[in-house]
Amino acid sequence: MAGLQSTWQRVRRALSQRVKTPALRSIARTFAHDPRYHYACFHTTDTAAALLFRNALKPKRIFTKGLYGQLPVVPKVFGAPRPPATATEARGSVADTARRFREDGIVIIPGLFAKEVAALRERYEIDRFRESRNCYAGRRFDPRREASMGAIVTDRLVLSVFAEHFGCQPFLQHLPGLVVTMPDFSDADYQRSLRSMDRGGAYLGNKNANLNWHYDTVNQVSIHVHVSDVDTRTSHMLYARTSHLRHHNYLHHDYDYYYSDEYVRSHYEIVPCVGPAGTAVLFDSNGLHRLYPVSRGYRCLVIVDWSPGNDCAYFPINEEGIASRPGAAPTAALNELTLDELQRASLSKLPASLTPG
Ligand SMILES: O=C(O)CCC(=O)C(=O)O
Ligand SMILES: [Fe+2]
Repeated sequence: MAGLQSTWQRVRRALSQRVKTPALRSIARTFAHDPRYHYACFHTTDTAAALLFRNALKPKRIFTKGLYGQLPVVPKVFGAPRPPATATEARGSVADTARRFREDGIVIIPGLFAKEVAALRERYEIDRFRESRNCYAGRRFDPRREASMGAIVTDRLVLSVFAEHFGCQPFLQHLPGLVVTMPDFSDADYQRSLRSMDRGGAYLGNKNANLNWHYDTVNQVSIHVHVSDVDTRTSHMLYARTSHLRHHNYLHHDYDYYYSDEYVRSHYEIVPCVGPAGTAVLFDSNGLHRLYPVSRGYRCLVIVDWSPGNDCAYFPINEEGIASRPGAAPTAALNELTLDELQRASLSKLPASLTPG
């Protein structure tokens, strides 16, 4: 095996160094990659024939979709999902937002959480990360104990749009997180590292899923709430519009889970997820998305995920990740008496109490 690998290395080097014409050199370079690179980059997983084959070998995703009523062709025979509980009126047009969400996989609403974000900025020391280098800090919260987080995860417009989208009750799937992104490299650096012959393994070896085009858990919908102003000069998410309409599957998480930049850019319109603090980005996280890193381009988000009931998991509450501001008033709890049925049901898969871990 080691002998085979070193022969491959020699062939790669020879191919990439001996060819002088730029166009031919770029072709030679492509062929000189590890074969797994081609599989990951070009034989992506959403062509119909590949999907049939992959779903036969790896049926879990499609089965989970069916089980939770997310495949239109499958009658809701087994384990029909819970119908959405009754909602009181939302502060925005549910029908129009749900239609745009269904068509595009993404809807950006500036100012939706301006009040909650202002409160979070007052309470937590997020701005000190503006002085950091290459940091990804995060903290998760029990939304019942932190009123601003509670207001975001129980927002009536967001929950009603997701209920409409799933055709059933959305459940909070993880604890909401406050996340700071402060990379010390740009996307150009990152793309270079993926392509470099010397670091040919970087693409396959990179475990930071968010930098590569990927999709999340089956049946998941998400929001990002901008806690800092996010524009194209700061790190931001990119979303491939309409890519949520395709079913995705993979054979091996390391080799064909990620899509190449070339493939996504040539097949989809790319939406940069930008907007001032308070903006909500609603997205179907089975569409393709990725973090676009901008060197020292500070960004702070609240991230929240829902599903119709599958894969509910609770990351431990890590109170250390982002400190509370010294002298800030004690955190107010969410007033659960003010919640309607839809909101209460959305929290119903949370364990009764969560202790910091
Ligand atoms: O950090 C980002 O912009 C990407 C986040 C992401 O992949 C996710 O929230 O699922
Ligand atoms: Fe993701």
